[in-house]
Amino acid sequence: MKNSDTIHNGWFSEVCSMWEGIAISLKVDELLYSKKSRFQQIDLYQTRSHGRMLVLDGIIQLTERDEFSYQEMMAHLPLFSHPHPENVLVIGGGDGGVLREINRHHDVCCIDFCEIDEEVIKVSKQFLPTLACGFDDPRVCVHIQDGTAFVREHPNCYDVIIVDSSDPVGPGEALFENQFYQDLKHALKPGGLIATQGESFFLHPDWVEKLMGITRSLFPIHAYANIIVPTYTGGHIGICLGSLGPRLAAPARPVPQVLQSQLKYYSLGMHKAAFALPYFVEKMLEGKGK
Ligand code: SPM
Repeated sequence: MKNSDTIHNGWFSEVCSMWEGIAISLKVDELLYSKKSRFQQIDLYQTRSHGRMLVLDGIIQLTERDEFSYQEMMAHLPLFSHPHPENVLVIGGGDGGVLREINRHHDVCCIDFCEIDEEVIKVSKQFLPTLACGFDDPRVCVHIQDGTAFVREHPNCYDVIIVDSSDPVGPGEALFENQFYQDLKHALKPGGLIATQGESFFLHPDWVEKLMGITRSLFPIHAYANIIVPTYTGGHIGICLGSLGPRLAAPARPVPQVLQSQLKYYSLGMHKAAFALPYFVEKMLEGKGK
């Protein structure tokens, strides 16, 4: 998708075949970076109202104004569900936002960070310093590699695995397949858990059903959590969670006040509330989650 396809009269519109007929638009003041990497088109805009915005293959990944809700929930919901997470793997999320949140956990001693596209990390370090601020933490080991291969090569290694993928079009496609979820399960230590980008039940119920069906078939404990993200088309996104032991519905341990005071979205209340789903979604996922 070319930029010229998505910019009209200074407005960027996200146009995607996965959610045909609906688009979110943001007024943009400047295109700060635009380049095709080996894997995808990377664009970085200065928007009028939402700070800087990272766009991959025409799809909004984050804006500075509301990125915190996604990054905090993707990190803290799985990490606080685990009683003692020491070894963590992140796949994707080259902007560094989820990593920034994981780094706030002092119990975590080792974070493998696997991103297929090094350019996303470089661009984020240059243009999104408040997100890409955690790569130099001594606990972090960055692997520029295909996440599917990395997971296969690391059985029985992690307490928590977080998959911060783009949508299942482009380089993220294989991260939405059954085989990948099986490999994620094998990469967990006993009692471990996974959290993967779970799409929107309004825009793609078929994907949510598929992902929760896979998660349910592999994990004795499974659930779908909802996050409000105003600048994702549809206004929200979900997390698919699969656990080999820990409950997911509430934190396994208290959220330290020092950490809580650094956050804007995640809290004990938001952890629990994220699993309250509209009735039609409960019905849709009956036998497939929760
Ligand atoms: N760390 C931020 C990376 C964001 N990864 C998820 C991006 C998903 C974008 N599409 C959302 C579509 C919602 N309908």
